[in-house]
Amino acid sequence: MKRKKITVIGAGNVGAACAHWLVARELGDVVLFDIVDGLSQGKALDLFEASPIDGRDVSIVGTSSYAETANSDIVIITAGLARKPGMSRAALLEKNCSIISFVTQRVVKYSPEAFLLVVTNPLDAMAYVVKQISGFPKNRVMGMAGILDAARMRSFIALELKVSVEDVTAFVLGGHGENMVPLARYSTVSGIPLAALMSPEKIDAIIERTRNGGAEVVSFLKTGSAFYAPAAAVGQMVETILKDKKRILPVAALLEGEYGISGCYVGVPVKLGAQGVEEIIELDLLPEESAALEKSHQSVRSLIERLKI
Ligand code: TXD
Repeated sequence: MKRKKITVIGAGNVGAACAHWLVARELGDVVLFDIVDGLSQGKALDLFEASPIDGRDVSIVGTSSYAETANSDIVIITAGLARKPGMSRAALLEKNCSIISFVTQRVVKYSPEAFLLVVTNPLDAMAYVVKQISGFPKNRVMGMAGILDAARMRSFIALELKVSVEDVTAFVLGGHGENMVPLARYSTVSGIPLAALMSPEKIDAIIERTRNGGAEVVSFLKTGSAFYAPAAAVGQMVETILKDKKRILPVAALLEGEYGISGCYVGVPVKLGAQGVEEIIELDLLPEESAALEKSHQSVRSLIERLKI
């Protein structure tokens, strides 16, 4: 069987951690691309040299040439600037838009059939840019954020209750920003609703910490933002698509009427499989949850409008 080809654009913190995750699970041959001369080549070589120890038979190459990314099955886009302390994701908008626009044009020229998985911030607006520039169908262009945000929420719930992270589910809707919508009502521990296990005050504190999860890591690191958990979240999406697992995961997807939203990327529950975004699941939301989603949607939309794309 021919191995799948996965390209990671951007060999920085998230890109390199993604490559590591993908190679460690032998999901396919990995091409790591960066414009900084030597960066992707050095990291790819280092990763390849770990493979005899791990016993992983996949190739990993670093490059600054788009030709080497040709015919990828999946392209993960992490290129661009990351946040520094005190910065919002929105502050990255214009600069990252120009990087992402350029990258997308080059990527689609060489991999016209690929799934495009966007990671660069501000996430939902950048996914919209990639969709517009690529002209790809909406099932093949998606953004990663909800799995990460939900994983943060799951971690905090597990910490608080002193239970296994494995048993905790959580759902976060909306844009990947300060107005994201962690849905406590859809969070459970082995099927037991969160509200049966924790006081409303504790739940509120966890929701707040989830919203600030990215900033909390940035405030420690000072020179960049999170990358281990983001890479694991990207890896889970890649694995779900390549293995046609049809998992229901929070993914930034183009909405066309679902949740009363049209022409905007927002995080929603998605059935992810071999066709990419195969279905958008519409949950019944309470009025306050709908209002929170609408607020989050409006903040994404205002970023997109700023871009005039
Ligand atoms: O949940 C999420 N979606 C996110 C998003 C979670 C974590 C990080 N998130 C965002 O991903 C973050 O705000 C940034 O916008 C991206 C990448 O974050 P990372 O931490 O990996 O940033 P780095 O370490 O600065 O790496 C970025 C790399 C760096 O090596 C640059 O040389 C490269 O991008 N870069 C480019 N590569 C290819 N082509 C072009 N034009 C280019 N410009 C910069």
